[in-house]
Amino acid sequence: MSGRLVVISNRVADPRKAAAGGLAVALGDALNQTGGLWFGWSGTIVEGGTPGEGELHTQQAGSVTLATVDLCREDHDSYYLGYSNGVLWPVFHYRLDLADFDAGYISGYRRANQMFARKLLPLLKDDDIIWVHDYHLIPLAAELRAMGCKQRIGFFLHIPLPPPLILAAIPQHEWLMRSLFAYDLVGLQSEADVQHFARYVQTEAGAEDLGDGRYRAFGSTVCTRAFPIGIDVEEFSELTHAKEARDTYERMCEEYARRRLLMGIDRLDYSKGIPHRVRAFRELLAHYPENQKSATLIQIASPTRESVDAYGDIRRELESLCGAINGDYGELDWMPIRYIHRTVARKRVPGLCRAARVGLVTPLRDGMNLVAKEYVVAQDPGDPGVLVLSRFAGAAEQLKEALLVNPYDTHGTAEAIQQALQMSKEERQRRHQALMARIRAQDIHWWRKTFLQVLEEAGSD
Ligand code: GDG
Repeated sequence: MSGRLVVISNRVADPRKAAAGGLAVALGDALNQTGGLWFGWSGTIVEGGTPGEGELHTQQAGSVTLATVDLCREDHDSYYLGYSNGVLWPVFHYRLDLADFDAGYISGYRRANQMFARKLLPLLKDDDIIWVHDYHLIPLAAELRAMGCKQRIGFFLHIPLPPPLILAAIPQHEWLMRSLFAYDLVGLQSEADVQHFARYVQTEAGAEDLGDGRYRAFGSTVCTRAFPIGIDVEEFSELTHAKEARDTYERMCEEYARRRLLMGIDRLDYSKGIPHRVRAFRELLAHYPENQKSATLIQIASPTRESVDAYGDIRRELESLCGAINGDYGELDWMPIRYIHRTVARKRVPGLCRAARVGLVTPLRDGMNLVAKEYVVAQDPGDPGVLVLSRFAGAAEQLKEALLVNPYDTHGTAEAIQQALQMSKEERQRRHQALMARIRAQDIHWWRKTFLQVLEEAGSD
């Protein structure tokens, strides 16, 4: 890469810390190579602060500068909770019913993005390559450009981009999509998302298709491509063979020696389809009673965004559903569902994945879904479990050898789970091998390198 890398995301992680996770590690690699800058919100909310103002903090983490800005309560509530997570998140996941189009939120979203641009600008160097992440920051490049920023700027959307008529429900849809044209490159998770982008700009903005993913509209040109995000396969395999994961695996195998274990691990988000999954599991018990006293679902749902109303609703729904199934089917020595509303230590996750005969990854809509990839990597290649994957996860475009399901179809999903439980070892091995090859070929390093390479080329037109 010719210039310094500058990463901008809502939250900033210290890439030296193990808990940072795959994305932080992958971006940290690239930042370390060029001596980079990582910029975002500090995570601090200042009560009674002035809207559009926030203190800048800088900290050196090896060769990487971490620069973060505080948000006042009003900006946090309208930019982060309101517009980002109360409008963009639900609509981009096709949930118009859950969107709260409160007119007040948009001004906070714009104000926070303007403030980020203002704080970032003096930190930039002429040959920097800027990479902005996710829906919180869509207008950031346009704000930077308005302040005179000429550097190459790329954007990656981690969540799905919905079809034009869904997008058009957002009162500011045109402004949002126009904002994307301030970037040199817009990266999306899947080919389906790229098609939605193309259809939107052509039908709503009369864009000209210049070929090779390039479109001209709103007086500028942007390149759009799919870059399906991957995981750090090496890191996750090492984690799988480390002590904590092995201990977890052994304890699970011992505890469930007479049972068949099924597993789901998600943030407790309505996009993840957890209640649908639990209903499919109930259908499995009802329709294939040989699984009673045997199949056990461990569902970990880590707490997230609890101050947004829709998240409280899904929690209550899930608690009552799991309670009802355990009440209806449970025995003195067997409970069908273990529902855990807590975050499990990352080091334990691979052990749990490896012990589960079936991995249930059934979101109603997901940009990619990394759990699907982690589940596959954690398996014993000699005796692997089966991934049951929603066709509505971005990962389904790559992971064709999983059992693909429609999570809205309760009976169909239950049948796929039954098929997974009965699958021969040969078939499980064959599918696992094919999935591993795909996950390895397009891992997180591939993702980062490919995006940055295309961004460099896009900038030199
Ligand atoms: C967004 C997009 C896209 C989950 N529970 C626990 C835990 N996790 C870890 C998983 C996985 C990560 O969190 C979740 O990643 P996902 O990809 O499944 O989902 P989102 O958080 O919604 O991420 C998504 C992603 O961005 C990347 O672009 O794939 O589509 O929505 O790594 O293992 N980790 C620990 N305890 C838990 O309880 N330690």
